[in-house]
Amino acid sequence: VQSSVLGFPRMGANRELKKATEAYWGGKISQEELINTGKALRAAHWKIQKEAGADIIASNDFSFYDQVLDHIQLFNAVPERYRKYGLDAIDEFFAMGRGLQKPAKDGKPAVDVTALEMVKWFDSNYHYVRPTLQDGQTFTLAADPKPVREFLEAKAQGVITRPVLVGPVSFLHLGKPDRGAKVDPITLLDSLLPVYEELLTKLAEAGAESVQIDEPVLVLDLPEKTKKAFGPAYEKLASLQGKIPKITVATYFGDIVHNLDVLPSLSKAAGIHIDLVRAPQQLDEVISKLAPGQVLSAGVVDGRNIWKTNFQKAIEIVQKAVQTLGAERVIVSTSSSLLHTPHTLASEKKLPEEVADWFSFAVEKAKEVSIIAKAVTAGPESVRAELDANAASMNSRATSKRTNNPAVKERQAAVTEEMHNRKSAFPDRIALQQKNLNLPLFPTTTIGSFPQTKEIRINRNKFTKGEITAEQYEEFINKEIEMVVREQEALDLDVLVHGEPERNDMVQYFGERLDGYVFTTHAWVQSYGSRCVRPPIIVGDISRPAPMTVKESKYAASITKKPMKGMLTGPITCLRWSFPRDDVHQSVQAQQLALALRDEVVDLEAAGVKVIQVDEPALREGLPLRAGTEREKYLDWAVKSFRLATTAVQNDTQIHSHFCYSEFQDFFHAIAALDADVLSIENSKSDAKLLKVFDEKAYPRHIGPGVYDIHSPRVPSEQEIKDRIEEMLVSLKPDQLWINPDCGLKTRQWEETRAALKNMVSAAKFFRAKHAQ
Ligand code: THG
Ligand code: ZN
Repeated sequence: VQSSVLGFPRMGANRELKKATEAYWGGKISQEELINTGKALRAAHWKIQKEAGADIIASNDFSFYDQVLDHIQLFNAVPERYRKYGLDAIDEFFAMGRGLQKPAKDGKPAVDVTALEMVKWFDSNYHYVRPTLQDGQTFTLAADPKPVREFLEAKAQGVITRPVLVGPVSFLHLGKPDRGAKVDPITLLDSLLPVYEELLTKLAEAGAESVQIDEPVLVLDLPEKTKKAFGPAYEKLASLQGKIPKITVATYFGDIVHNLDVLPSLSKAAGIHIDLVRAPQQLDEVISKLAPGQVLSAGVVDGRNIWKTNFQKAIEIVQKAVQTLGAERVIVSTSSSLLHTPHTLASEKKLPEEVADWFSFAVEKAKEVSIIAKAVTAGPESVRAELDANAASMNSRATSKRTNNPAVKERQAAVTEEMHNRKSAFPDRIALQQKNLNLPLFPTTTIGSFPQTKEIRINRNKFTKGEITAEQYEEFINKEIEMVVREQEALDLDVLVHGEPERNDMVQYFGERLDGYVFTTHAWVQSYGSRCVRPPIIVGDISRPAPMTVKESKYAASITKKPMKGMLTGPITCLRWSFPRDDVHQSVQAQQLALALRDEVVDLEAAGVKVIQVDEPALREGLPLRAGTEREKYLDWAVKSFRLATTAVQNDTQIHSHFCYSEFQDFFHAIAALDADVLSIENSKSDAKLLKVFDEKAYPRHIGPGVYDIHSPRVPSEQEIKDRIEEMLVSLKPDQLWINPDCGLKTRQWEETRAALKNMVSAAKFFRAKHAQ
């Protein structure tokens, strides 16, 4: 039995890649320095995996931004609006990833181009760059293809790697027609396949014996035409057997049982990889459908979470596969790429010792696959010490006081149905809220955060390092809050916020303040491009030892006569952007978070904060990938947790919620069921279709579709905003419409923020006057 790793995180132990790319963008290091940083990271990561004992190690898992974006360039599928500038390959690459604005210089024309669309990678917190395809799109192989280059680079270091490619069907299925184009991406398969042929031939010539071709779309519900595409795609590649490396088709993040009729098309592939962490139940069925001699790559080490693998359970699964297939036909693997896990546990010096023993990050997981493989191949005695230590660790976690808090369980047992309901229905509530808040028609507000300036980051760092005292830090934060309040008063906004200067991240901040969580110092995970998040870890039953946000919100409310909005992150978003427990169902963890937040909401209300926003941007990404009963079950407990968190308040307290990443069409009923008094939603594409849903379903409550896009530094004109509002009034009633930006303002600069909000308030006042008569 061999062991394999499907991909390794690329940021580096100290986020070297983030630092280098950002330095390159800022003109602080040269292209050569950036490229050398990439090279050094790849070399280090191959070495780590080799020393860990992994038999099969990936190459081409590295990227300077995103692996799907790499393929857009590899296939010369770069839209003309980027290509026309004749940029260096790496600059063209970054231009697609993040847009580029550059004045004319040295005879070169000015560049002004926005980024390609970025979308969530399945149900993870990683974002990929979406292939954008044209009518009559052609594909050719880029010169000096990256997968070949990186294979040879590893070979020169003495590591024979298995290059990883995004498969042709997944590449097309995950793509979309460019603006104005009508092409159905999957129809481009015939023109794309010759490029794979050429690339695979070159890889074989370079010495690659096998390749990993990722077809994760096999875990989704696929349209018939996409399923059918696997036939021609893989039969074509099979006809090249002998001239190209052996192919392992990799799937992850779900089961492929509903798509098993595709397997015969893959019968010439040397191996099939399945995710047995997420979907262990698929093992028997997939085994029974394998072609003679085909290898099963068993993903038993979790690529999406940080828990140590339970060796005993993993070994049982692998042995079961070996019994039917034989040892030569089974590979022990990570469930997915380790991209979604932090680099190494060795960097964490501040974790409680007991807890650190429960975790395994990427470096440690590379060791795990090799130990499991050895246990199966050479027998448990060959790795006795490792197995014993693992069993002890499993036992310690299962019995720890940290994991089990009886008080939390008691409280959960006492949750009743009524605890999920507001005291009265919306019409009664809104009347009382209006009496209290006295807001004008078209009330204006913001989503919560204001620019996170360099000064804020510096002071937070100083405080974390103990260079300033808690009193000094609090004084600094209060000054920031006061400044933000005065700015909003000057802009004449109606419902103010405190600006969140004290928060590092909307989830990490709460994780650091709740019992049952631990947090790390180095455990960064790539979110998109150079941006990373440091998800806190849920290790046990969650409870709130003390108020988390009351001090700042109360202070902010005390220095203004205008209504102040308190800001919280909802239970589902806290859960999804943390590393959750894998020993209790996520609905249980969501309910615990909800109870903690319920107390916070009540405390805010008691402190005089009568408008409270509970954000749930991750509600939609938690939706199971496939349609069906699982989705409704999820939505049921997700909605309940939001309601449990928000419904303990009096009728005259106004509950807001915020959603990014729209597409409400398919889960509108859940949004409506939240029973939030006011919703603010991202609507940056000014999507009339989105708003129509609210009209058609006669959405009864208040709603603020974003009137401008905060993801760009561009300042929208007053007229543009008026036009947007006019469009909204086609679907929404004047007395239910709020005026706000798209999302939080933390990534923006003050200058553009002020200018944009000024135009926004003027536009709101225009409609207020117009509708007053
Ligand atoms: N928090 C968390 N997850 C998220 C978001 C978030 N997932 C979706 C979306 N928002 C992703 N967007 C971002 C935006 C900015 C950053 C990360 C993810 C970011 N990170 C800093 C960086 O990499 O420089 C972190 C630096 C720091 O905290 O010191 O800016 O908002 N959990
Ligand atoms: Zn948002």
